[in-house]
Amino acid sequence: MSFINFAAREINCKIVYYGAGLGGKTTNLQFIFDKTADKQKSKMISLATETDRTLFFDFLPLDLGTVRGFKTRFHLYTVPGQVFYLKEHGYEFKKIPYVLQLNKRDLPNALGVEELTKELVRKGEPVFEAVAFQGKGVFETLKEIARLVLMELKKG
Ligand SMILES: Nc1nc2c(ncn2[C@@H]2O[C@H](COP(=O)(O)OP(=O)(O)OP(=O)(O)O)[C@@H](O)[C@H]2O)c(=O)[nH]1
Ligand SMILES: [Mg+2]
Repeated sequence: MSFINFAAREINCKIVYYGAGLGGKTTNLQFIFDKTADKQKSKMISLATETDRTLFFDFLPLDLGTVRGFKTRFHLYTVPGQVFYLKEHGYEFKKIPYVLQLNKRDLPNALGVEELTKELVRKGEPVFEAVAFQGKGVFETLKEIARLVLMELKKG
């Protein structure tokens, strides 16, 4: 989802990591935060329980520089795995840019990619395999969703 502020010549895009509890959403953001240059990022805000489950959200703003004269900023959020009602917030997967990340590919008992893809893909969206705590697949996932969001912006 994007907001364009013409007066301030700013574009703000919101990217939400959404999925099963303990799936690695916060780990994705943490890795992005750790690997991003200081001048591109502000503080990462995490509201977590004592056991590190995300309580409300994580939030990481990233500056991407300028796109056609507009300062472009991505706001990365995770929501807790228990929030399964994005539709009630007015978003439909069919209508928004969306990519699928299959995380924890290092686990010996992980379900096969083919099986997961068959079960989870909704509209032919790009699928990325990841091992988030090693950073594998993390930037690949982010780059693709950022690309799709910017393409959507161009269309609008
Ligand atoms: N083996 C393995 N563990 C991972 C991987 N990515 C994350 N983890 C671990 O899984 C646990 C849960 O990760 P989080 O990033 O907190 O998961 P989350 O999706 O934010 O969970 P909630 O906030 O509760 O919804 C942590 O102990 C991570 O270190 C991975 O690729 N492989
Ligand atoms: Mg979390």
